[in-house]
Amino acid sequence: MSISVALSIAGSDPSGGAGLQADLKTFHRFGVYGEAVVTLVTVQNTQGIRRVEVLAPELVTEQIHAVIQDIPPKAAKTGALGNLAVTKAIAEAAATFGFPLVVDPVMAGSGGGIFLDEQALHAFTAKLLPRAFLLTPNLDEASALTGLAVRDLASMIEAAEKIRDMGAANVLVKGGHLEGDAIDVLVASTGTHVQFHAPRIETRHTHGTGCAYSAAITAGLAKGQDLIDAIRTAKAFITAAIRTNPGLGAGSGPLNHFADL
Ligand code: PXL
Repeated sequence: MSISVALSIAGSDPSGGAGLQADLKTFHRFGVYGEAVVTLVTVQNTQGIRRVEVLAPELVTEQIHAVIQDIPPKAAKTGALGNLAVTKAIAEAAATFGFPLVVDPVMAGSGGGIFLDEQALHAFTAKLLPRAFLLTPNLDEASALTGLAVRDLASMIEAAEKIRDMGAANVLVKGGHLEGDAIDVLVASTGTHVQFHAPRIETRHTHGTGCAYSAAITAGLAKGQDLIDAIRTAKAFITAAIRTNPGLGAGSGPLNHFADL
């Protein structure tokens, strides 16, 4: 039996809705074998983040090298990185990757908690962003990366183009926090612009949406889908996963990772 392999380099969410737990569940749903390198451990539930402990950078580097030399993935993604040292360590490892890397520039947890401080953001922009086959910022992250006020379609496109000039091959700015439909904009390496539309779903249960979305795109790439098809499939999955969320937890609960593809 031949199986596609994808790697997540991300933080742990013990409540299972975000971080590497969400990534592995999403890879699995797409029929992709998942590997997971831990960058940081959070103490959290659906009501909020109580503590974040970042691992030693060598521990992250050693995990990456151990798994990629033995079970090489066809695609990888990064999530929460934690601090400057880990960001640099991952950027150095990424320089050796012979497979596409999806970089989700996670800066803060949905329930609070800082995953990338000022210093780390600088190294992220200079060293990891240029290694990204795809960067997937939300509106706040696109603003932080570009210094632009990203709040409508026009500024999303402007930010995506600017982030591409900063070195990411393809940029998907996610408009999930806009009013009205959830519209995402891809500015591709070819210069093409593509919009992805989905209806807004009113629910508080959106914990880990960005994680599952970038993991679903990574799974598609691992299976050999082209980028636009991988995003289209991932967007449909994430929309169904929000719509059919299981309503778990007293706070912002997880999606339905079993949702239809
Ligand atoms: O959704 C961003 C995210 C990423 N990684 C971890 C998280 C969260 C949000 O809570 O906990 C570990």
